[in-house]
Amino acid sequence: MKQYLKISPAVQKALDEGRPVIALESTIISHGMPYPQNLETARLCEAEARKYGVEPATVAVIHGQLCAGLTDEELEYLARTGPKVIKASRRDLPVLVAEKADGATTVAATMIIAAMAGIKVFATGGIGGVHRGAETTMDISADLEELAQTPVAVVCAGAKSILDLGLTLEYLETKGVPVLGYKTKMLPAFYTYESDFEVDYRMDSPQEIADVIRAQRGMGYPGGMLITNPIPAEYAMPKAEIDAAIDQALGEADAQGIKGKAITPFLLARVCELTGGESLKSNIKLVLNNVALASQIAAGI
Ligand code: PSU
Ligand code: MN
Repeated sequence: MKQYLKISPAVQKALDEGRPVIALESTIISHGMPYPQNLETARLCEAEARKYGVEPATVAVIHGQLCAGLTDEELEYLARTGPKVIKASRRDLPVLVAEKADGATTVAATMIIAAMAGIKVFATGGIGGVHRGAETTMDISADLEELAQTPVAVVCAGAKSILDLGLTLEYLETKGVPVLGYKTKMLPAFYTYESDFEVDYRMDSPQEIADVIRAQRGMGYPGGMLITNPIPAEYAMPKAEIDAAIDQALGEADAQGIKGKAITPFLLARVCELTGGESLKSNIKLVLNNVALASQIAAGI
């Protein structure tokens, strides 16, 4: 497997020296945000990690190589090309490798490549989950299966209410994935820091989380972990406003017959338009907040 892996010199050096490294995903760049905010955010995320003395490894597939650590040109290429880049989850990686193609990695594919590179912590915005109506569509993100089997701790801002939060938590419980809340017992709902659901455990410091990761790894558990970090209150959106935008976007997706891997990018873009760009501002702030927490956790492992 490792022959397909390309670790950047900066990431390799940090790994060799035992310095902390965190992974960052690239579907958020190509499909999760519009240009140029996507490029600005990708760069800000890398800079944020470095503030903590942590080396960022943005992950993507470039010419069939599974890359951990990108050049600024590669970041810019993914950001400018946007949704024309293939959104790559677990099932896409063999095809992209064989065809020497490019792909922007989802949470699932980023976890796979991070694990191959020996990176234990990964920061993103939101994970995929069980979609609303999954009882008929069976739309359950491969991210959840990856959390069940790949040993990487993912820091996110909870799950967006484009998903069924309750079913997403049930699925994670069935799969044995620990779900931790940073300074909260309430599952954060991405744009808002509150929801009607609870996480398994409240953690009050990055070190406490790092200790749980170390214990999980020490026990030889195969799976990962989900760390939910609430959006700072000053950047959160009013619940009624975001719920209305999400409901409208879901209705439009249904009417237009959008499904499969296209649904999450469609909903994110529509919610951004419907909120006049407010959701994008919140999204950027929460991602940076997650990078800061992931960096402190990585430094404590
Ligand atoms: N949620 C977001 N922004 C994103 C995604 C999810 O708020 O960019 C992306 C992530 O890359 C995630 C993927 O892994 O969507 C999930 O897609 P799907 O539901 O098709 O598995
Ligand atoms: Mn899906």
